[in-house]
Amino acid sequence: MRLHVIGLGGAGGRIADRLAGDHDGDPFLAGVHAFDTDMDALGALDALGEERRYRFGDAAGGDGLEGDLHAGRRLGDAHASELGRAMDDQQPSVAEAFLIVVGLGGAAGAGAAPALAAELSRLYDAPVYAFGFLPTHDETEEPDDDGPRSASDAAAGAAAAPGDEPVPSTPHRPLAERNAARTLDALSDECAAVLPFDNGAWLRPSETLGGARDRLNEVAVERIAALFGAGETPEGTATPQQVLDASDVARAAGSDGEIAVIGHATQAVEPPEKESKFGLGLFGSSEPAEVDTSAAVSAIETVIRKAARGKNTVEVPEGRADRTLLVVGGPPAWLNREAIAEGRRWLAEETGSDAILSGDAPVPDGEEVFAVVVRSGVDEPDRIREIRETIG
Ligand SMILES: Nc1nc2c(ncn2[C@@H]2O[C@H](COP(=O)(O)OP(=O)(O)OP(=O)(O)O)[C@@H](O)[C@H]2O)c(=O)[nH]1
Ligand SMILES: [Mg+2]
Repeated sequence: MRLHVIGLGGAGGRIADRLAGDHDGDPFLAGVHAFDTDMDALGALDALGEERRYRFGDAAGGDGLEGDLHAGRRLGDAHASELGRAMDDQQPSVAEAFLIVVGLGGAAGAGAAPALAAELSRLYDAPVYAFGFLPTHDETEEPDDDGPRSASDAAAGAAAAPGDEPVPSTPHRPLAERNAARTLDALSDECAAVLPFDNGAWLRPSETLGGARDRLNEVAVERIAALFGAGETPEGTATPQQVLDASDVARAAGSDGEIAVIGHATQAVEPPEKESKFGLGLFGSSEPAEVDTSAAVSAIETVIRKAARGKNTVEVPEGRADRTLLVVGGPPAWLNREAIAEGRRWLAEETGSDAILSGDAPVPDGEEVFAVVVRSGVDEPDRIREIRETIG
């Protein structure tokens, strides 16, 4: 679907930047912007052109807001329409959905996100989704006296060879959990759905957010692209029965600001054209070679199970969901209909969902099959309950 991404604040800006770096030119990425009060944070972005970055909120004097969510809300309310206008150069009116990306524990991004979501909903018919990073426990803890958030940060810093990028330290954000709780509430009022990403659950033992953020951001971008990029096939592609479209995602995600969770898995397959069992070109045929049925069935089955049971953006209690969306993609010859139908039945059992929506995502020259499983209407994830409890 045509998606317009708006990264707000430090985390949001880095995701917008990475999306631009990895997916500029992909048909799904209709627009991408980064907005922050912090000039240095915007200046540190790399792939996103100047014209797609925008500093707002003169009152912040070009700095971040250091976790002052009230200040962030005030600036968001005051500047939402200005931010809406700053998107106009990339034709937001053609977007089929908006995705606001934000670190929920911060201030500039988390503060502005609800007001921008309200403004976009007022201006356009397309659903507004929020993708938000949940803070880690570490961030709210009192720092040691010497700065780095853990021994491994210090070690990584010390081990860095001259010329290597230093490991960014993890800023101390005592209010991160409370900010996140308030922002989750506000976003769920203003957005069609909220897609949280549990930073802490994705850290390896001994890793810190500062040290691991690039890896986490890669995972986040990969999932955003897998879900919203699915089904955007190049012109002229032979399309199987049911290519995923924006309304499938909208139906699955719902419109009441519920939490939705993204599972994703890939599996490498051999492109059929290159590896015919019968010897390439032996019969002088230009027809694409067939894929062995049992290989296709097994690849589809595996990838669906991994997407459903593997690590989610947030852990869902028992994996239960009211609605589930299944997207299966890859080279068309590998998208075995029976295997996908069987996968749907399995997923209905697995999630207890009444509604399983599904769509194909043909990738003509792809070298992997993939599955995306979106659960919506889930029981409250533990980490989100913990965060909500910080504000009672
Ligand atoms: N995954 C990931 N999470 C991040 C990253 N940067 C920050 N976070 C998370 O997002 C939260 C908010 O951080 P920022 O996005 O830097 O905050 P901000 O919106 O710039 O707000 P202020 O700097 O306080 O004005 C932090 O508490 C972290 O949990 C990042 O690059 N990747
Ligand atoms: Mg900041």
